Amino acid sequence: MKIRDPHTSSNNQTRLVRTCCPAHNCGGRCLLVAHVSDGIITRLEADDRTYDGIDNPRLLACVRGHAYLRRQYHPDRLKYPLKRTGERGEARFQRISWEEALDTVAGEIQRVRETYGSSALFVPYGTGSYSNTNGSHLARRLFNLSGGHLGFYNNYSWACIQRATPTVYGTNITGNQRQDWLNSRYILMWGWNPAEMIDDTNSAWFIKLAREHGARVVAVDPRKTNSAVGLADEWIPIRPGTDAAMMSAMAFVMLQENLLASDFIATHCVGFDRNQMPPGCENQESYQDYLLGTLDGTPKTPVWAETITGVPRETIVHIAREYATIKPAILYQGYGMQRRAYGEQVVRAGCVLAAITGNVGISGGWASGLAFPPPLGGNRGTVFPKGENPVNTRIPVAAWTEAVLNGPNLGHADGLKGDPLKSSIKLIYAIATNALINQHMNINRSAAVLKDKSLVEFIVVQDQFLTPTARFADIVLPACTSFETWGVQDGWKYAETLLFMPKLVEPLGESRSDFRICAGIAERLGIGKEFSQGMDERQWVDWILDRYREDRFPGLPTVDEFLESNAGVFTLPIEEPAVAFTDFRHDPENNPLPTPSGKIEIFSIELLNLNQPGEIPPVPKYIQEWESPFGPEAEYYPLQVVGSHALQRVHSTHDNNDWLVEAFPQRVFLNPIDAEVRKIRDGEMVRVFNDRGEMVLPCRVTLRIMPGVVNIPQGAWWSPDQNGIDHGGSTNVLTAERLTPLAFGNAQHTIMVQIERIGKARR
Ligand SMILES: Nc1nc2c(c(=O)[nH]1)N[C@H]1C(S)=C(S)[C@@H](COP(=O)(O)OP(=O)(O)OC[C@H]3O[C@@H](n4cnc5c(=O)[nH]c(N)nc54)[C@H](O)[C@@H]3O)O[C@H]1N2
Ligand SMILES: Nc1nc2c(c(=O)[nH]1)N[C@H]1C(S)=C(S)[C@@H](COP(=O)(O)OP(=O)(O)OC[C@H]3O[C@@H](n4cnc5c(=O)[nH]c(N)nc54)[C@H](O)[C@@H]3O)O[C@H]1N2
Ligand code: SF4
Ligand SMILES: [Mo]
Repeated sequence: MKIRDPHTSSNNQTRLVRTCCPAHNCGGRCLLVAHVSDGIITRLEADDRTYDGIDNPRLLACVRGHAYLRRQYHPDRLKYPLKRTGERGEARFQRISWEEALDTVAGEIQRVRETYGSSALFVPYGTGSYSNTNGSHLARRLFNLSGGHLGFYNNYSWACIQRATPTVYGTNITGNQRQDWLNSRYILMWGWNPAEMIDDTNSAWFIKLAREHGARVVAVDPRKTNSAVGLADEWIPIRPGTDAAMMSAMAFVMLQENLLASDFIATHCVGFDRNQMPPGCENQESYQDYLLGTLDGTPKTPVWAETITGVPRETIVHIAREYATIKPAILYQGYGMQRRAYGEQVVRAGCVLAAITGNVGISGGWASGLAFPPPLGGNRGTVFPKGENPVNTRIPVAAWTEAVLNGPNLGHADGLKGDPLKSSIKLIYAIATNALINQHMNINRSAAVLKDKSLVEFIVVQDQFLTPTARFADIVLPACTSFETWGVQDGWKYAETLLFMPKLVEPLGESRSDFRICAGIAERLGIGKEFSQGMDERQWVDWILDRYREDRFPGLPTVDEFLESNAGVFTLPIEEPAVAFTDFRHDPENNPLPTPSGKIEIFSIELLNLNQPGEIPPVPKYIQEWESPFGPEAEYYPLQVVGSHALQRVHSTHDNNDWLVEAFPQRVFLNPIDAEVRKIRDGEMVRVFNDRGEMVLPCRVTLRIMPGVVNIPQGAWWSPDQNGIDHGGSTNVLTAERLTPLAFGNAQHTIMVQIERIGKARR
């Protein structure tokens, strides 16, 4: 690759340093060129390398990377440790010294551990940084080494898809490396919006290339997304939460019209029909029984699915025919449609469609499901060692409020794993997270839980800004940004790159790296040496580069070598893209899948044995959501909300970045039909509410969303007034804490609301 003189700019005063856009959970990993002058970053530019081929494409920044400078030097950056002076949530704080802050935190950790036991300590989900030396894994190491803490499993992103994919395939490594998309002839972007919801840097670009190579691309989404507009040949609006019905009807059409890959089904699958049920299950309902309505009396015809999904029957038929006959084909499942009630079903239904059309294990095809890339599964998290947690109890991550309210009574039916809890959560160390308030369900409920000091006795929040979560802290610890320390980060999902982050400038004010803060607490807990191993951030980065080099990146440079070359990134070029399940496809008997039967499980004995056929059927089914346009709730709350992942934010990160807010103001998007009956005009202020909460925000009336559905992009900061009405547009004032039945996942996109005009025109 051609590299412009890396070290200096024209005036020779400014260093130009290649680095990575700070490692938030943004969906990508991109190269930035930082201009550094007099200890200040003066400019950030995108990847300046010359494009060299699809095996090693450039890592071009999105709008958030381009606007990062504003976040870096935002006037609201936290610069000093703070102590609460008002009530929790009021955000009244006073500045204190690091000595006092760290002594207090260490003292509280010790007190709570002695009083309630280690499982009363909790480090919640927090995805603010994956730059190995910054982020919540630092606190996990601190707690693991000092006696343990309550663990969790799952994440807010992928709970259902990660649990349900292996029920079909026995693994989550079900994808192909992305270069292989160019071999596909038909791509269904199902609830997948890579042009806005970055699903690793360059995914949208690979789809664009695939289309240029002749693939037909179809988007199935209630919203006419940028992907539907810019990447697709056809947009199919579908009522949220009903995709499994459309998928079932597609399978019905294929069955009726003899379009199934029958040989592949016979040799590689179990449970499609009565002739291939697993032993002992011969009399159970097969997938074909479900499609034909043999037991429930309802054939899953396109007419049946039309009334549920809102997709015209002819469209269902034509998409079924296309997907079954244009080979090879990809059905890429986005994650938004599984962050819902019964999100497990849509995942299994999509995997089954891939299987019964024979698209598994072939180049240009796609097995669906979580689709981590082979051979190793892509990014497997940070390699900074977290240590072993001596506490063996784990809760579903989104059940933390229940563990605060009712820890000792949680059981396996609530998703608890390991020993029962002796105590509820009494101390929370919230680092690199806004998931105590903003990103967790039902904000008004969480706020009430956190306000009550008899429940959680001590809350420490470690962040760069006074976020809605930080407003509830007893102590706030100011973390520096990834530009202000040494770091290294893995790719987001497809993980062909490793990006090096040299320290560019000193931390702002008195802020410190997460590593240094946690090391300071470790010292006070008497485990300073164990925690740091006598190394600083830069030495840790060298140690981490060694691990990556041994594990996945042979030839990876050292810190000194990265500094010398100013390369910023190390890539494993992909010339022969790997395809999942090729061995199994070729010879299923000798290469069985890690499922109980060794085959693709359209019918799952594991799920049968859970004995909850209504909510966890052994074959994938459409199940009406617990809040839906077909339920009694629709009388009061007739509109479905989706809270999409918006281009301008990383969840709640960047919501205070005025450069981005100006370009992408927070609004509720609704269809003219829904606006008209409510006499709402474009740009007016509206009230959005349900039993759980209420917000006031401007609206955007647009044809780019289907009638009956509104979008409130998730992540805006909760900003309640005295009456508790949110003026920030934070989707989670409307969401419910009920978890999905199998995965115990967050169903944050299953929401019904009403909208009313307030009338004040905004512009
Ligand atoms: N710009 C940006 N990119 C991001 C992130 C971000 O915050 N901002 N976050 C990253 C992270 S951590 C994650 S986990 C991923 C999340 O990625 P996703 O969960 O896939 O993102 P969403 O935008 O929630 O959902 C994708 C699409 O699904 C649609 N959708 C919602 N419900 C349904 C449904 O029931 N059926 C169908 N067919 N479509 C539905 C939405 O309209 C949306 O266009 O994004 C990553 N990328
Ligand atoms: N309604 C609804 N809710 C959702 C979702 C949805 O689709 N709908 N999506 C869910 C998903 S997929 C996810 S992944 C979660 C994300 O939820 P979170 O993990 O809470 O992500 P963020 O909101 O980005 O908050 C990260 C915080 O880390 C801080 N931070 C950034 N860098 C650093 C650092 O280096 N050190 C420290 N200490 N702090 C740092 C940021 O300032 C920010 O406050 O949200 C979930 N919530
Ligand atoms: S995709 Fe992520 S890493 Fe890339 S520029 Fe955007 S925010 Fe930064
Ligand atoms: Mo996520």
